Amino acid sequence: GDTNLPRVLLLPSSGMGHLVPFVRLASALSERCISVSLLAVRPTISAAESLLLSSLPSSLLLDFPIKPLDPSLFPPSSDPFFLQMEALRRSADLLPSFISTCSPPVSSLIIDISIASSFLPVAAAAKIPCFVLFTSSASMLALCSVFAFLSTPTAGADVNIAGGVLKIPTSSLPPPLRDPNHLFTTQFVENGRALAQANGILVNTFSALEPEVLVALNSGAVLPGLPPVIAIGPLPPVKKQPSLPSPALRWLDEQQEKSVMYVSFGSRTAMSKEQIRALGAGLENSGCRFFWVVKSAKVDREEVMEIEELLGEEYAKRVEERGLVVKEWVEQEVVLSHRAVAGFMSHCGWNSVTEAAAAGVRILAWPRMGDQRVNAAVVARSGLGIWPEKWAWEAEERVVAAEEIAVKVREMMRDERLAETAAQVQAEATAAVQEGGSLDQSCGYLLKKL
Ligand code: BUP
Repeated sequence: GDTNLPRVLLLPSSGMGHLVPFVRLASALSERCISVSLLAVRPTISAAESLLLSSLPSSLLLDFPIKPLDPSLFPPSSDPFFLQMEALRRSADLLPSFISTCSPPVSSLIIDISIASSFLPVAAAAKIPCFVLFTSSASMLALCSVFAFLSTPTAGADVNIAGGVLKIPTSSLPPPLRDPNHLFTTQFVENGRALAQANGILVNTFSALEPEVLVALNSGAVLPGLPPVIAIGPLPPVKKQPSLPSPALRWLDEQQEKSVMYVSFGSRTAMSKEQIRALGAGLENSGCRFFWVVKSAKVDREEVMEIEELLGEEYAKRVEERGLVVKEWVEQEVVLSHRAVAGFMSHCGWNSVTEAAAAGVRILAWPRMGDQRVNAAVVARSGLGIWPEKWAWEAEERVVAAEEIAVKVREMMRDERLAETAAQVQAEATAAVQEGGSLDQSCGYLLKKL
């Protein structure tokens, strides 16, 4: 090939929330004549990641070796996705020899935020430009940039960013941040400190979702000395061969236009059996149509409970006319852009938020852990959805009652003004990914820098 064209290695970390935006970025860059390889760490934690990797052309993938982690160093209850990230973080010293075997030679790297602090110094020593893909919102990026520099970097007080452009109350901070020794906290703080070493930070967002925060990040108001923050969202889904519609999609085909609420809490947020039951009753009592992906285990390979066991033998039959409950993976971007779908009860994982924005589907936010309350605040502020702030975190073990859920579901599904503001967000999302839009401009900028 043309040796003047950049050859970029992309290095995601574990979990679908990280792999999905990397796969989309790989596709967006290849469409713009940037040659990319996606590094894969196998075996993956979830079956969903393994399936996604195997659907990609093998010419796109390179296996990156990692050193096994001694599990006895971590509490037995540790999140397997975080342990995999930590193993990858501790394998950064394998990068230089890996790169030296690559042909054509590597011109630059794009790495996941969760491994930034260990890989940025290695890339710098090897004199290879290195960009970070931040896989959550720009608001979360703002928090990550300042958190490490707070006088007490624990979640003990509200965080006020850029003179009040963004205020994050203690109750919205990721709960592990209360514990300075938590693996999440040490990674978060180290990655935040390391950001200044990146050549640029890519974020899967667009101006209409978080206008003030994006401006503040790039003006130095969040933190002086941050590298350029480049909005590349909403990254479009990778085009797939049309396949036969699954039974779930066939059910959707039978529903009226904009009548259904899709319910999903992402790939790694499990709910207690009690909360699943209350949610089931809430959906049933709401009188609204719904399509619900139930999840009772963090890692999909460990999902053993049957729907009947979770919701009772009669549930599926009782709601048959109005609701469909499934356990298996669905193609969420296809569901969200289905003509029958109007609303989304979502945990506000950032990919889900950007997919809803692109589809003009309004959100009823129910954040459960991690960055999700910060993202839910973006949803509410942008007009894409509503967020009942009192609804419980996963760690609170408080069960939100069926009646409360039913009321909010009805409110969201009947809210015509919300439908309009969500449609406006969609129009801006569409403009961002059109020819000459912000995604194109950001890729043009990257083509020069990579
Ligand atoms: Br579940 C599920 N189908 O059935 P988020 C998820 N997805 O396509 P998370 C499906 O996985 P983090 C399903 O469209 C999105 O692209 C979904 O990412 C897709 O949340 C992705 O929304 C999930 O960011 O990741 O999984 O909680 O913890 O990193 O936020």
